[in-house]
Amino acid sequence: MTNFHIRYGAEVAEALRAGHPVVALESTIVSHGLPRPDNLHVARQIERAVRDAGAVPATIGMVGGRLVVGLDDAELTRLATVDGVAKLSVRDLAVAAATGADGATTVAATSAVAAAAGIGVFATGGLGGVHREAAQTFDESADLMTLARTPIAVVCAGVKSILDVGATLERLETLGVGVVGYRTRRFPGFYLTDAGFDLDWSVDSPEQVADVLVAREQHGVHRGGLIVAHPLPVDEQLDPALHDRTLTEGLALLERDGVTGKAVTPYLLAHFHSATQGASLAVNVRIILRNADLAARIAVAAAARRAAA
Ligand code: PSU
Ligand code: MN
Repeated sequence: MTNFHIRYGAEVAEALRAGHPVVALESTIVSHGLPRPDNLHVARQIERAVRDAGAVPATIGMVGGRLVVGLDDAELTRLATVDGVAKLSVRDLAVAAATGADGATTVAATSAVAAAAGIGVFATGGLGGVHREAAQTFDESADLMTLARTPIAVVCAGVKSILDVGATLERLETLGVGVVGYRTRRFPGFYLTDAGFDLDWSVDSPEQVADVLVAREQHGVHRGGLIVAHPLPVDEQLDPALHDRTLTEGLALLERDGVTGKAVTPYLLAHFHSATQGASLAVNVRIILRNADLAARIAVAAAARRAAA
């Protein structure tokens, strides 16, 4: 195969051509972040949530070496169910294409591909960030560096609480990634409503986020990403005591099993899902469905701004 151009799902191609709202979705959450068999069902629910709010979902991934924006149901099923799906960051895309791999795109890779495709809004669960032992391991997700140079709005529930949240916020500042709370000035911790850090900015409507995107574009000055931090309501978060216990346990198991690098995040998420008997899974699903809904409303507002311009 020598045609490595991005392939667009028909509906996504048409929506982009017509200027209709489109929301990018990642596939790593499906293949590596959620347990089978729920993952496929949840992947479809995420797309449904985007549609229900008036936008077209564009789930991004790689199938047999072909990068696809807007996976169809058979492709989504393949990435959710076959073994050996690679976890692809930006640096892996070309190698995976040339070797004909099946791959799921992380926040980093999905953001980069979406921006290249002209999609401005992306929904996920929680970003990658600085790992707790980063001072020794240097383990910092490529999500951060990629967002620094990618003009996309990512709706997420902050960064995963398995990370060093304070260090991650410092790195986001250094890298020049915008961070706004959605109706909050506290940075969320994924499973937890509040990770314990203040934010400088808060926005209170999809239209206001759309205005941020318009302002960025019209200025032509800041070309990096914008994180829209969308916390779960307190009564929907994972019980904080259960969370802290599970995390302590998970970090000890990580060390015992010698897990490092890109395996760390999937390992800890899987530990949460099994150790909490599905409670963390239910929370994870609520997070992503809420984010998909908000991202779609932002994409709708942004499309209306463009049409009016
Ligand atoms: N958010 C979730 N579940 C996930 C991830 C994020 O709710 O599985 C994935 C994203 O794809 C993110 C990746 O980019 O975890 C981060 O991995 P790492 O720390 O290895 O960069
Ligand atoms: Mn890492």
